[in-house]
Amino acid sequence: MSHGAQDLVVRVVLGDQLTPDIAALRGGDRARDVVCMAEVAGEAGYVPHHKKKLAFVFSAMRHFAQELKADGWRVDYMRLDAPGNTGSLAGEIARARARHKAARVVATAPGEWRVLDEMRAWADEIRPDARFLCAPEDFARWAKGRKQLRMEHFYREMRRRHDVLMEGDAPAGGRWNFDADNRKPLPPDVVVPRPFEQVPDATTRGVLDMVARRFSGHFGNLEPFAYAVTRPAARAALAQFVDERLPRFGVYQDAMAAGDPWLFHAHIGLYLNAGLLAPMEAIDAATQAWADGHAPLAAVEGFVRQILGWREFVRGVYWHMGPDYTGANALGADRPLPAFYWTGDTDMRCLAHCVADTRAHAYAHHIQRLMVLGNFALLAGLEPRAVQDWFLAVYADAYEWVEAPNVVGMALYADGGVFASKPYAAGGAYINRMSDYCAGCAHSPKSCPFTTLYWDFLDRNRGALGGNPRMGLVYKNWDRRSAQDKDAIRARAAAFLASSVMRA
Ligand code: DLZ
Ligand code: SF4
Repeated sequence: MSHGAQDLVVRVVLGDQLTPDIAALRGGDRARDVVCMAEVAGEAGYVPHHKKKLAFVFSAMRHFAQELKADGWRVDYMRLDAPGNTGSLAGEIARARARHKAARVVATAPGEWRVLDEMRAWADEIRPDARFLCAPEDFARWAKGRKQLRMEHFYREMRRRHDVLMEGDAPAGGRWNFDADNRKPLPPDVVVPRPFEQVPDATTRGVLDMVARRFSGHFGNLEPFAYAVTRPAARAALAQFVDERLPRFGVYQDAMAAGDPWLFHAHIGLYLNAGLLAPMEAIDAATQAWADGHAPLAAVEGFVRQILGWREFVRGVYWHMGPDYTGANALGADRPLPAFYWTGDTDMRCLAHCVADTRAHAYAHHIQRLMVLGNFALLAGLEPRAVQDWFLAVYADAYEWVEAPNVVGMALYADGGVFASKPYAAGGAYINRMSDYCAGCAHSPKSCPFTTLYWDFLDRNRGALGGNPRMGLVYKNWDRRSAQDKDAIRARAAAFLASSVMRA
């Protein structure tokens, strides 16, 4: 086949690639080429995504297609319920290729090994995804020869490389990290601003109807739906965060409050990860707020670290570790996921609230995810694959590149410590300190399942963790307990793990 100037190119844009200068569109000829976007049952169902996540992705896709058309592109958009939809990306691309007699199919690298594998079979050219601030090759170069991958080192290099919050060679304010000023619990009298809300337009309403019909069995509340689904609205959400929440983002970034997952967080992860916002756009908005005297450096640095540091770091880890990473299970955890992760039906109030927030919004903030939902999974020895599938399904911002390292590496220590120097295990005292959950709970933090399981977790995993110098102190504390005490904890843990609470 000739590849002459007249040959039509099908340019594929996936549901999380909603950025006008996405690689696959670069150099395209609007008069000749066709942009192909497809809603497919395969992507909607590889895990049972939260209804709100489905609505967000499909509505954002439809709005993006309109944006491309307004920008002069010919867009071939396949709706999920269109007659003949084959249900897979491969099927839809094959049909589009035939329909348009395309000479070539060009795509942008996806956020998941599974899709990359499939894509290799249907795309003639796969271009690197240039929306991130650290390319996988750059990450590999950085990681090469390092025994352990430390976010803090990576982050400092990214600060220098992108000249963010730098004063010459030194970090702004003389410190790289202002965590000592952050991480306070929420005082009871603090008034939290309302989160950004966008009223659904006709396009979104159409999607909401479709999701209600087609995915009624999936987890989560579909309505009320108020997420941004366009780039201008996502930008407005970012601006509102910077205005109203950023100044106190740092201090309260680890706080938890019953019934309010939003607090002073940004809630822009879903927009960043779908392509509605660019990471540097968010970083610039935050650093400008500091330059303008609107937000303190500790808050701005904490926010920048999440985006320039953590987000880029976990993506680097995901591609660096290869497709087998998601199968890691260093602690041999094999318990099935208890049903309460879906129902919220448990007398452990922290978990009930975190599940309820997740069900309502397809969102919970990082400490709810890590220190309540993830921590419980770690302590109870839940099977990592099941925990990953849950996290991937229930959060509107979750794609495998970001979910897997956060769950496998960070929450579950299932990779044996590729980047976490020790498991993020904590008992009820931590949750009590950082939240108002415990006050109304049937348990008390001293004797609650988290605390019992915490000690039992250490005891059970001594073989894997006992030699870790960062665990020395906690094992010393465990060893100071009497044999009787230890046996009582083991018995309580065994009874809890065998109880109906843990039923899958
Ligand atoms: C998450 C998602 C969903 C629910 N649906 C679609 C879809 O119908 N079509 C599509 O192109 N992409 C969808 N996505 C996003 C993909 O799953 C995502 O591109 C891969 O997981 C790789 O990141
Ligand atoms: Fe959670 Fe324990 Fe507090 Fe109850 S007492 S809310 S189970 S940490």
